[in-house]
Amino acid sequence: MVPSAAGRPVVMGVVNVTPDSFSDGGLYADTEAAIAHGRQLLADGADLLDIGGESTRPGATRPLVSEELDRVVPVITALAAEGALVSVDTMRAEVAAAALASGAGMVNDVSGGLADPRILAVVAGSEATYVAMHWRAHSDRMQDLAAYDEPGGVVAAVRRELGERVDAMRAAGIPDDRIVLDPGLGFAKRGEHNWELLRGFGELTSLGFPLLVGASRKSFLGALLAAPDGTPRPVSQREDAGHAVTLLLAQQGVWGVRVHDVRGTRDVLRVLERMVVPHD
Ligand code: PMM
Repeated sequence: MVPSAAGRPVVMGVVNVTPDSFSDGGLYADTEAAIAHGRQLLADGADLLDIGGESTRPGATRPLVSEELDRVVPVITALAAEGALVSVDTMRAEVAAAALASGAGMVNDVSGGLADPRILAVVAGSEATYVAMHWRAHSDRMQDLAAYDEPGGVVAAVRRELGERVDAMRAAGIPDDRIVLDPGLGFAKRGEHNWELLRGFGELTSLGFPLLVGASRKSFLGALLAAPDGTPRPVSQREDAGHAVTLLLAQQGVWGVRVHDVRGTRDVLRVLERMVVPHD
């Protein structure tokens, strides 16, 4: 069963155990720093932790499987042993299997099973929830594929391509009640595509699956908030815009948000709960 939080979206806190992520590159690259960061996010109110060992920033080169395993397995093992609900952010079947064996309860695959189709069987053979994100290619060439010329544009294309991934998940034996879908903001998307997807969020909910969205710190927010000379707002100063996205999606029934600033996210959701659900 997909986990849930009563009356509000699930807050997934990001733990990137990578030297090169765009959002927090290098800060938590060593095991102890990543574990400490995970603990802090839990204290801040994260419902689950998304632990990843591969940067997906545009142009990134892939780590070896062994490097990815070395990065994520000790962190997952430690945090799951402390009772945290852990998701592994990976596209690789071997890493998903090792993460599940180490206590993860969720696989967040930004490729939705396209990068390594064997991952679907790994998930099917477990009890894990599977997050399938919309994706077209690895980071070194994804922006070349950011073209959505069909009628209905990016919203129709993402809807159709996610539907195809659901067919593949079902064929592999993953039951519907363990599937979460994600439109993949910033992945084979240009700035305006991300805004179209957010505006068209209602059409994505009609897919009938819980939806996760990761807008936190992404470059389309940096562009929105750019200085008059066009310099993008630095990554560390995009949180408020991300919170605005969270609030607006929460009002449209988003299942979960994948964020870096867990405390701020919980704060804005608390305001929403208080205003929308009146207390005595
Ligand atoms: N974005 C990133 C990494 N993993 N997973 C999901 N499901 N959705 C996303 O939007 C997503 C993701 C890249 O962002 P990061 O560098 O901040 O982790």
